[in-house]
This record gives sequence, C-alpha cells and structure tokens, in this order.
Amino acid sequence: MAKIPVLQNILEANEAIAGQVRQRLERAGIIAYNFIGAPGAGKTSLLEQTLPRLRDRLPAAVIEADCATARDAERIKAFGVEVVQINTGSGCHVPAHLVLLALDSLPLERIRLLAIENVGNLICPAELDIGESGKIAVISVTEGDDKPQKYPMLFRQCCAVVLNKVDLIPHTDFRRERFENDLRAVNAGVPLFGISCRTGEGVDAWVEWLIGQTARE
Ligand SMILES: Nc1nc2c(ncn2[C@@H]2O[C@H](COP(=O)(O)OP(=O)(O)OP(=O)(O)O)[C@@H](O)[C@H]2O)c(=O)[nH]1
Ligand SMILES: [Mg+2]
Repeated sequence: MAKIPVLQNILEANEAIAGQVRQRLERAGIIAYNFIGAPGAGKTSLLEQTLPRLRDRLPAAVIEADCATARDAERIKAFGVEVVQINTGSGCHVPAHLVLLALDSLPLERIRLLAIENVGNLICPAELDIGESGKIAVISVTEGDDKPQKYPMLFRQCCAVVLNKVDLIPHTDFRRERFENDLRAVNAGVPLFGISCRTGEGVDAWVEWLIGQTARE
C-alpha cells in the first residue's frame, strides 16, 4: 500500500518554507528584518520615521501583516515605498508561506532592504522563522519596564531592540535603568535604541545602525 504522507509538525513545514524565503532573499542580495512588538508599540511609526531617512541610501520595500485591514500598508504607501499587505485573519503571526507569496509582488531586483512588520504580538512571532535575516524587537515605554524578563523569547532572539515613545517617560512609571538591567539579563550584547517616533529623538542613530548592517552583509 502506498505510504500516506503525514505533515507531522507545522513548525517543521514552516521552517522548510522559511528556508526557501531565505534562499530567495539571499540570491537577490536582500537583507530582511522582521519587526515584532505588541499592538500599538509603534512598528509602523518606526517605519514611517525610517523610510524617508533611507531614501537615496538604501532601497527598501515593506511587507505589512495585520489580522485585518490595509491601514498600515496605506501609511507606508504614502512614502512612495513598495508595500504588500498580508491579512492573517485570526492568525497571530505571519507564517513563512505568506511571506514567500508576498515576495512575488515585490521588485526584488530593485531593493536591498525588506522590512516585514509582523502582527502585533510579543509572543508568537518570536518563535517563528520566516526567512528573515534578523528580528527587531519594538517595545514602547507605555507597556512597562518589565517586559524583557516576562517575554524573554523575543528579547533573547532579536538582533536589535527599539525602545519607542521615550517622550512619554515623564508621564509613566517606566524606569529606564530597570528596563536595561532586565534586558541585559536576557541578552547582554544586543544593541538598544531609545527613540521617539513623535519627536524624532534617537531615530538617526537607529537608521545609521540599520544602514551599517546592510553594508556588512
Ligand atoms: N507619544 C508617542 N506616540 C507614539 C510614538 N510612536 C507611535 N506613537 C503612537 O502610538 C500609536 C500606535 O502606533 P503604530 O505605529 O500604529 O503602532 P503599531 O505597532 O504599528 O501598531 P499595530 O500595527 O496595530 O500593532 C499611534 O497612535 C502613534 O501615533 C512615540 O514615539 N510617541
Ligand atoms: Mg502597525
């Protein structure tokens, strides 16, 4: 009797497709960052601050992922940047096969940086490989200073942490020292950028790091 193929592990299947995404991006010479953070942390705002600063320096495109709507993609489109929207429905993260599909709609030969904004969630996207070059953790001060220890997976795996909304620190009980100590306990060496997408504070340093990364790859 012919063997019945059984897909044993959804994560395994995802990993195989993530490998295809990675291969395709590497062949095209593209570095891809997966932006992960809670709903409202400022992932889209960070891209809105970043993309104009990359103009003439680093050709970029964006994949936006949300449960519903194309609102974030519309915000990105306003900057004249190529963008594809993925709607995950009830899915709490973007899976690799949807990233693979999205690549078909992007001008890969013309870009060097691909930014993927994941579904707002601190947990599920952190454990999933989608073929990215690195994960960027986006956290805002209004979420509290205790998140690195409470949600260590993302902070351990990411290649940079963007701490957003620092303009709001005086209005919260956020203690920066405690946040940094907690972060260092889970990831001693990860670069940390304190920024405000409202005032622009700290954004240039983040952008220079980003450009530096693509130069190194
Ligand atoms: N005060 C202040 N507000 C900010 C800052 N960055 C973003 N916001 C506000 O925070 C809200 C959420 O920002 P978004 O960029 O949409 O957040 P997001 O992480 O993309 O949200 P989702 O895609 O829904 O997960 C918006 O009202 C922004 O204007 C900041 O640095 N300071
Ligand atoms: Mg967003």
